Formats: sequence, C-alpha cells, structure tokens
Amino acid sequence: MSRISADEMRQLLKVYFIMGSNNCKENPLKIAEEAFKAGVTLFQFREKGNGALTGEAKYHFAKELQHLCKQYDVPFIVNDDVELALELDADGVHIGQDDEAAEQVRKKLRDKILGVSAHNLEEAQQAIENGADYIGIGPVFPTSTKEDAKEVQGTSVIRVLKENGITIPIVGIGGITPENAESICEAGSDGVSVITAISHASSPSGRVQMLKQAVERGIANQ
Ligand code: 3NM
Repeated sequence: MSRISADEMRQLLKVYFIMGSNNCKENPLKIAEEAFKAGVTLFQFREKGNGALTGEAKYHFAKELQHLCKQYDVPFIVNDDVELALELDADGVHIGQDDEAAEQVRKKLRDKILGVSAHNLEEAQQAIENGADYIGIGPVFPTSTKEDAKEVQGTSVIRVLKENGITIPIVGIGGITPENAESICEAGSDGVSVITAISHASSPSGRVQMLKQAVERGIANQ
C-alpha cells in the first residue's frame, strides 16, 4: 500500500460526513445508511461531547458504522482515537491541534489517511511537514455542534492558504449547509465536512444531494 494521492483525496473530501451517536435525533445507523446511499464520499466517526459512548459501547458502535461504510464503499476515518483506528483497521484518523502530535500519528498509521485541523497558514504548513493527507479548516461559519470551536473565520483562511501556494487537499468545517457550501469551495476548499447539516436533516439523502451539487458548482468556479 502507498499513501493516498492528492487527487484521490480531493475526490473523497467532496461530501465528508462526520457523526457520533449524540449528533443524531433518530437511529444513527439509519441516518448514516441513508446518507451513504445518496453519495457521501468520506465518513468520520466522532464520538465526543455530552452523552458520548465510551469503552465497549463505543467500540461496537464504531464497528457497526465501519461495516456500513464497507457496504457502501465509503472510507472510514476515526476522530482522534488512534488506538481505536488501529484496532479496527480503519482507513484513517483525523486529529486536532490539541491531540497527539501529527508526526507521531503518521508513524503509527503508516500509509493510512491522516487529516489534521489547522486554523492558519503556519499550522497548515506544519501539518503538511508532519505528513497530513488533507487539512480541515474551521469553523468557517458559526456552529453549536463543537463547544470549544475557535473564532469563526469565514472563507478567509482558505483563501490565505491558496494565495500562499498551499496545494494539499483542503476541507472546510463548521456551520456548513447547502446554502453556503458553494462559497467555501469557490474559495479553494475541495469539499465540505458537515455534522448536523446531514445528521439533523429530515431527509439526509436529499441533503447529501444538495451538498454535492453545491460543492460541484463551487469547484467549477475556483
Ligand atoms: N470541528 P456542524 S467545527 C467537529 O472548527 C468540528 O474545527 C470544527 O459541526 C472546527 O457541521 C465542528 O454541525 C463542528 O456545524 C461541525
């Protein structure tokens, strides 16, 4: 196996669905399956915050979601928990700036996908040096899903990265909806990562399709 190519990574970032059990008002597996059927390109298991599962329950829930991902050919990324990702033989890991150092995580993951959250040019350059396959930039818009989210930045950081010649695949996060997704991709993002836009939607499949169309319009205008 070798590291994922940038082109392949860009394709996967188009509609990146992130979810944990506490992000759902209805059966999470049902929501995930409906979203996968409609064309989610990448999935992240993020079991965090109030009421999040732990221990065995977390492990079993992750396994169920991973099984669903395999069924629909959606790569399965684990947020933060490198040991769980290795135990499950997940497709990759996403880490923030306060998690285990990216350099260490890259060594443990070998060729698996590594995503790193960055909030400015310096953090992005550091993540690239440490072996990230993509970087997550956020919060682009106000979000109430992440309690410790940093200051809202609009599309400014994405633009700064592009203006400074950063070519690593980029995905925006935070408060993204079908209505604002186009502007994020126009600014240089390769796709959108969302939690509630899909997990709280009355029709997750309809929402995925709308996001996909907005992303394609934005990319066409880059
Ligand atoms: N990370 P929603 S914002 C998980 O800024 C996460 O790094 C963020 O949820 C960051 O799509 C965020 O419901 C929450 O706004 C995204």
